[in-house]
Amino acid sequence: MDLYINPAQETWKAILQRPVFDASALQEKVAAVLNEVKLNGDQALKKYTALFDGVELNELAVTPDELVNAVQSLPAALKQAIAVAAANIKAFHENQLAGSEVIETMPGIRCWRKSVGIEKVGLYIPGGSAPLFSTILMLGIPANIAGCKEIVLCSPPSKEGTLNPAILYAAQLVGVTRIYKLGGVQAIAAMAYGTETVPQVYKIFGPGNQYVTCAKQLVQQQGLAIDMPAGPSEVCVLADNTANPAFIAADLLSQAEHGADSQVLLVTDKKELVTEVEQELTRQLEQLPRRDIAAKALENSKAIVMPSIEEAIALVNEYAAEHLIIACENEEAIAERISNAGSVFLGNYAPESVGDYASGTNHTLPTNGFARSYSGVSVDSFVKKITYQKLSPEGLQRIAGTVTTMAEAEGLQAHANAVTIRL
Ligand code: HSO
Ligand code: ZN
Repeated sequence: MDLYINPAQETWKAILQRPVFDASALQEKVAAVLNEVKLNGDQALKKYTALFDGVELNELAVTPDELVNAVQSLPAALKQAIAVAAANIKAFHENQLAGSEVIETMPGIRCWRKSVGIEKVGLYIPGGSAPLFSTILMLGIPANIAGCKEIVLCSPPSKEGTLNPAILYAAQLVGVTRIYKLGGVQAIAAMAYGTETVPQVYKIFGPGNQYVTCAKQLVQQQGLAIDMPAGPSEVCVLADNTANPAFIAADLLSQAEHGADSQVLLVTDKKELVTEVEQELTRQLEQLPRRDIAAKALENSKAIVMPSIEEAIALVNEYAAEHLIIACENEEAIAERISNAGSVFLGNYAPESVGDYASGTNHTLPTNGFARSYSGVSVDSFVKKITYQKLSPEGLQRIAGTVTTMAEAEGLQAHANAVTIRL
């Protein structure tokens, strides 16, 4: 870990900078694949699946048999764990569905707003070294609560042409309506444009590598909605002298094992804590199956010692972490002062991994400083809000003068007429 002691405020920006990734080099390649899928549909999907995933598929859709087998093959203990996580996520997200109250702004003028599920959504679940079936719960459950009718899921097949049974199991459990063996840019293209077998969707969700992220950005430019700009995952731990160095090291490593490009940050007002955490990191790292990945991530991680917790809070707000763990004495008071973060974990007994899997909050969160202006995924991400109004004749009388005066002042006589014609 790089160590910074009492850095001057002018240097914060540079210290807190995420490694920049230039997507422009990829754009041409990605755009070519998108275009080909748009033109040639399934044929292009199969071609790129053979090329990039190394498997020739006759059928892109998962068959009912494969689903049944997945349910049977999954260990009971895992099914049980998924059930507990799903129940918590459901409980937390159900509460986000806002009811629509009718507001009578003036007598006879009633206005209201209703959340309506986005009819068709697409979920992308990466494959690779760790197939994150937990992300299916985090996206599929709110989609279902929101009332999305078509929930399409794409995930890249193995060389044998299969999907991980846990992915299939979770997808069924949360009510995904169609599952396809498709990965990478071709999956994003299929959901963005639709093909003979894959339906077109209106919004695409889910994490992915640089190619997938670039593809999502390009289809967004063409008018499709996406969840948020994605970047490497990050955790920031804010700790004082009441923190436990072993706990902190474990939290940093849990994020570091995601990928060599993961970001981990320790911010503290206690210099000795950094050494203690580093010793723990070395000790715990050795025992990790994914130690090579975690070690790489730690190479570009940072420990920052601040003169006081006050200044540490300011720095943490400047960083705008995806995950912020507050391992401090007054964690609740400090949490109140956090203005930029994706999700906050309070105290010594709220490790990030609990939120990653099972406490109920969503783990699809803004990275790369986007927590300054973006929220994580929630039921809101799967709905659009339609506003409504109904006026009585008296209501229209009452507001007529206001509207006609304003319309005439804008030079829009037809607007005024649409009111006066009814009076
Ligand atoms: N920490 C990841 C989510 C995750 N962790 C999935 C384990 N599985 C991004 O928030
Ligand atoms: Zn995680």
